[in-house]
Amino acid sequence: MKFSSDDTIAAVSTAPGRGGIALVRISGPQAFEIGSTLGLAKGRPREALLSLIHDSRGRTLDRVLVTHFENPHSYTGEDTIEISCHGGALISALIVDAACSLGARVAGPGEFTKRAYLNGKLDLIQAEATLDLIDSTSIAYHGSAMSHLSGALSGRVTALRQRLLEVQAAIGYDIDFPEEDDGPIPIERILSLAEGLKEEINYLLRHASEGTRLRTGALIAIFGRPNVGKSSLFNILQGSDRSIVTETPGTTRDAVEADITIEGYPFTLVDTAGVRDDAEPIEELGIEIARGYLDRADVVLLCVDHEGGASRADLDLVKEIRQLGTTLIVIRTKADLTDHHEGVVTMESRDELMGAAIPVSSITGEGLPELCDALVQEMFANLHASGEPALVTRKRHIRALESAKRDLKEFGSVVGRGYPMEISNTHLTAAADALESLIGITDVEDVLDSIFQRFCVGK
Ligand SMILES: Nc1nc2c(ncn2[C@@H]2O[C@H](COP(=O)(O)OP(=O)(O)OP(=O)(O)O)[C@@H](O)[C@H]2O)c(=O)[nH]1
Ligand SMILES: [Mg+2]
Repeated sequence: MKFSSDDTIAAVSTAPGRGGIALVRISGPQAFEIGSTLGLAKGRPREALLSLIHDSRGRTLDRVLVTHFENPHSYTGEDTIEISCHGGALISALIVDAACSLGARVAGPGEFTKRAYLNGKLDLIQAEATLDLIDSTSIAYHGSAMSHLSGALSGRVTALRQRLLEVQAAIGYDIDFPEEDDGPIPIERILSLAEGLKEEINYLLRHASEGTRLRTGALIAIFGRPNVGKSSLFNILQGSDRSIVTETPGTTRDAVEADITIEGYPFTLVDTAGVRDDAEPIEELGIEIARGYLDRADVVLLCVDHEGGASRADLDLVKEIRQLGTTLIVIRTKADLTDHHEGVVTMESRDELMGAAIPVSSITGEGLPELCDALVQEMFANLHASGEPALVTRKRHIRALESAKRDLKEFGSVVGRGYPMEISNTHLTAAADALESLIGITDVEDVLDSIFQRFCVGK
């Protein structure tokens, strides 16, 4: 596929703000001509040269390093110039203005990558992986983005699609040449090939929920009665005193969020207001916000302190959390103040609750490694155990694979009911379409827009 655009785009590719270097990219049919009018030196393709750059009125803007990439050997597949100029907001903006005064236009978000995709330089999964690399804040997310960029998922999906086309070819052979000597390919064989494809899709989907969590971060809500040490735990987990800690119950009124990584996995941690019945009106509002997190959270850390042990209210909370189906980890806070059994009320279910609790001290750090391990186990156990990068990380991936799986299943059941192959085959075509939409062989304009709009300008 070769996409040819008749306009030339320019943008600053580095983040705005003060910095040593900024990168400006100009891509499109006029890129080299614009570069030459700006006075940029041009050597061999991909050779970085030191050069002065002028605006269209001949005013010198900067001393830069310039590299020319001749199509199709560039990121976008078009003629492209990369200009490394001095950082800060002004110089790079002046260079883009100068390019635009000579016929370029400012690129929209993700437009360079969209052109790369349209020119067949990347497939859709790899284009998304570029965005993921930029967004990655944890080692696990980065690992998965790199494996996507190098084609790990694309390769598997392409192979799946190829196998599916082979099944269709086998069916087509029977439809077109029913009287051939070899006779029709047995139905059982075709069904078993389709079953194999379904299994491969199941394999790809097996860690999908953990994979998508890599992009969003698992939401941990710290929950419990006032003064049990929630904010102290929040602060020690996220590494600074962001949340106010005092001896007065009811200190935290609002929810405080922080993005953290634990053992290379991404989490969003939220500290909430302590829950109690006799709260004053402002505190009551905070408790409402806290409750709002109960069903949004991926995991609730229910903090119970050493003094009261688990109260009736805590047990009610446990029931509520379990009914919501949210993962629950019970923490026995202030572990430095007591041994493991002191203060535990001797009601059976309370014993059970406290027995399962992880003792943690925010003063000594005791129990934190165990807590971190438990969080990784609860949220990323399969990925962690497999030691491999996540394959499926987006809802778009899941939707396409589920849709292909549904059609393969439907194919099996329709064949089983003795429908003619011409009819059953429509399900295989639909499954192939779903796989093609995943890698972007069929270019659906609204899918493309929704993907590339999320990029930054200059990428
Ligand atoms: N010894 C000891 N004291 C702690 C520990 N964690 C918290 N505290 C103390 O307990 C008191 C309450 O701590 P916070 O972290 O503010 O408790 P909270 O659950 O956020 O309280 P609210 O915001 O009022 O719901 C403070 O005086 C803390 O210093 C701990 O692990 N060990
Ligand atoms: Mg607090």
